[in-house]
Amino acid sequence: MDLRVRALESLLAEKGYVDPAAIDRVIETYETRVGPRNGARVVAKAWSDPAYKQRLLANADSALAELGYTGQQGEHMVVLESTPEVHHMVVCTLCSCYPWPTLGLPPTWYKSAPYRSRAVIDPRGVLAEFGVAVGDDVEVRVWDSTAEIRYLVLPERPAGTEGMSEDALAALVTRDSMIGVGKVSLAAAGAKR
Ligand SMILES: [Co+2]
Repeated sequence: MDLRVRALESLLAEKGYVDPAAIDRVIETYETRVGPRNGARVVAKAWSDPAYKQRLLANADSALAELGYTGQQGEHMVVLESTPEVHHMVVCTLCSCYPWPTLGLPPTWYKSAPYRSRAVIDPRGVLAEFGVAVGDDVEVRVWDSTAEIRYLVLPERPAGTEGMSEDALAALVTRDSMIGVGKVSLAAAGAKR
């Protein structure tokens, strides 16, 4: 695959169809500037700033633009707040629609046929496999992404994080928690360090 891509790239460059510098810029963007750290900053800000959270839930596009997270594959965003009563989980049953500006490129499992079908058929079973325990009294809502609308889950803020700075909070937020197949936990973050 690597060789094929390089052969294709040099052929296209030779014929003047693409500018190699432009390709480098795209790769650099997705390697260093786009990724789940962006979404984590959004979550941390929402946890820390109630007015921002309100704007984020009411109009995600403009609230995300405040932090500069706009662009391709993130034009029409909806942010879903998970609470002790409702747990939100995101899938794209058709393909792999995913909010690139806030989460980067989708993980392989997100694009896999088993996740795409089972997230809808048996969301609690899938959550259990991700190690997420959701009580019977908690409603699980599964959201199907499309080319038009993409979702970002605002996970529950874990107990014991009162008074933490936005940077410290952002470091706790995982990619999976923003897809809704993970929870943010102080203990898990501590164990990783
Ligand atoms: Co899709």
